[in-house]
Amino acid sequence: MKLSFRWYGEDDKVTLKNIRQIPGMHTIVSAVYDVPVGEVWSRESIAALKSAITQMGMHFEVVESIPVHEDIKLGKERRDYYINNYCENIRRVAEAGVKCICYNFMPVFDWTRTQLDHVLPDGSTTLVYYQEQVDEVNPLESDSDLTLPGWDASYSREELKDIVAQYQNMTEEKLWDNLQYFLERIIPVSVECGVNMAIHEDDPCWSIFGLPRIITSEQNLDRFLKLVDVPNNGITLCTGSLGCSGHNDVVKMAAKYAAMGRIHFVHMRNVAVLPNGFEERSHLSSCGTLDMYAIMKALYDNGFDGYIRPDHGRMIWGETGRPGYGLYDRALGATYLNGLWEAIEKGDK
Ligand code: DNO
Repeated sequence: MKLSFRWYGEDDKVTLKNIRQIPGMHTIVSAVYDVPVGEVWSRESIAALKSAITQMGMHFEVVESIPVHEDIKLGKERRDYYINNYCENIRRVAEAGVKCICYNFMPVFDWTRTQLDHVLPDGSTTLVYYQEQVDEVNPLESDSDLTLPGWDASYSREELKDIVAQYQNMTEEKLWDNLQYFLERIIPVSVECGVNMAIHEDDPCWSIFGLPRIITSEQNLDRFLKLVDVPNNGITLCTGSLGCSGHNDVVKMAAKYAAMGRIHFVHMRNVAVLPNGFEERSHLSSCGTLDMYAIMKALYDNGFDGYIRPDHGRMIWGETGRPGYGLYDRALGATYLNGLWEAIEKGDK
């Protein structure tokens, strides 16, 4: 496995100097943030990103994310324009040496939580999702002053209302069709460029606000992989996104998709599954519901050799910053993952 770490660029409070000191760090996971969703990334911005990373002795091999414009998910007329741009972005990051691109196909909202600073008994803070709080929010009511953390700040409330409304009559089947249309056009480009596409599961892995969500379960991942059945069309196995539903057997999925060679990127995160939602916890297995050892072992045993990054961390030791993406707890997570991997590898010899 290649250990990696997400970095939000020069504005990130966590610096590349910090990250390079985490033992075993190989790859920086990042993106170009200076253009609106759907537009082409400049070669200069890609090159600047790469040079900042390589100067610090690390690699720039994973992009997270090239976001998918809503017109593509909605199947609107302008989708071909945005798909062409998407293909151009694949080509450009591939030219810079990127090997893996993470993206998602969630309508409107990326990951959703109800609170970003829930205090755990040990005094650390974490991200949580409580269903009853989500049920109080109606994004179609623009006069409601309820918003959820993590919502895309680039939309005004009116725009958000409008975009959610456009999905009101969209079925899951239609979203599948639109995903297939997209994949049929981008995957051949990724094959040509030698890049692996790695779709991220929906987080949480169920429908919110009546919006269709399809990358949610083993059955649906099976269907996804068959849409364009080539190795480059793969997944980001996000343990927290899948594991927040008791219906998903993450260990089984890790083993199965690794054996198929379709896991290109792994987000390792532990969650405590609760009757009304979930709380993100530290990476250690005993701190949450997921068996992190068993997941790593399933990956190892099935020949996984892609990128892994510690996913969200809590805020500990008084750190403040981007929720889920501080330095300290993610660094602890990275070290834990290193330890698991070394023990599994040596135990196998
Ligand atoms: C959350 C992340 C997601 C992920 C996207 C991939 O912290 O895991 O935002 O980057 O869903 O497109």
